[in-house]
Amino acid sequence: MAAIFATIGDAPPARGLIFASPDTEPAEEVPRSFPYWEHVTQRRYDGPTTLYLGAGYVLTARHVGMGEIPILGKMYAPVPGSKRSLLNVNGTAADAMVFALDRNVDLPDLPLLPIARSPALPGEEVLVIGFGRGREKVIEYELDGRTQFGFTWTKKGGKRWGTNRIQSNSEILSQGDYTTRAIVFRFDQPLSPGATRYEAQAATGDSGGAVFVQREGVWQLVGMMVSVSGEVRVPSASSRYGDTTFAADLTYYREEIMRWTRPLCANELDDDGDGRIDFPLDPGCDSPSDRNEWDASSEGDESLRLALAATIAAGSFLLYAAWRKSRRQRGTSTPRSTSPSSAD
Ligand SMILES: [Ca+2]
Ligand SMILES: [Ca+2]
Ligand SMILES: [Ca+2]
Repeated sequence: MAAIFATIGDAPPARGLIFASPDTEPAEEVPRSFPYWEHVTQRRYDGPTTLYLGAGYVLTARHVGMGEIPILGKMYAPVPGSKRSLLNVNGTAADAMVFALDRNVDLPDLPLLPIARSPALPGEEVLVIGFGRGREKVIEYELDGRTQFGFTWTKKGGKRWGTNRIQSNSEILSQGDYTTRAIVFRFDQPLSPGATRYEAQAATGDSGGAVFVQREGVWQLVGMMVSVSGEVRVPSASSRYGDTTFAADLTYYREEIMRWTRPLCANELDDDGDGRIDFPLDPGCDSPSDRNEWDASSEGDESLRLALAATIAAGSFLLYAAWRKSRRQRGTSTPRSTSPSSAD
């Protein structure tokens, strides 16, 4: 079916997220009283969105991948091989991953990003932030004999925030190799019953972008944008009312995120078995970024820790020796093409 294109208006300069009109775009660059604006960043060279979790870790979509990340005006390099996909209970990979930043430089002075424990509820309002394309112009076309409106995307993206309201919190998004538990929100026409004040829809580049909720005054990360969906017959690189944004439900992957990215004094576990968990309850924790619950001033604990470290080092050495031996035995017949198991 042929669509007829018609330009009926021009938009202001390119910035992120799709809004229906200038009237529904936020005037403020940063949401008011919002403490985590700097945590939302992007891959270097105008890449998609990445989320700095604090303590040297980054969360993004699996299809975005790892790379250098600017935070507070400084560039941070990733640690090669530190990528971990977040998994579903059946072991399949979600379109979500974390990776570590190089600790040879001082880490950004930003707090840990709180991750919500309970899923976003249908009807709950969300704050979304991403580096995706913005609205370029309004277009009009025929579909099924009716005139439709749409919004084409700018060529480049930029950081922007908007709002929406959760439609569903129990979607399973299957795309290629990834299966992702997702929350969904829909792009509604301004002033329609479901629309929020700064109603926004994701576009290319918003992948990895943040979905926040504010509960009892506390901002928490609840989702990460991974995909958009809509009518397939509309012009490419455009959005229209009724399109939806899918975000990974981070409450579902929360435990795994905590395990891989939180310092031991903020991982919500009793790592030293003293019955006390994390800063400030565990006396061995100096701060949330303290990387062990053991009290370094306690001589007994310290010597035990050193003994453990020595055991681990010795174990590594034995493994290394065994590996060298097996290599020697295999001689030169082992194909050189054997590659590491990592899929990076
Ligand atoms: Ca909506
Ligand atoms: Ca802990
Ligand atoms: Ca403890």
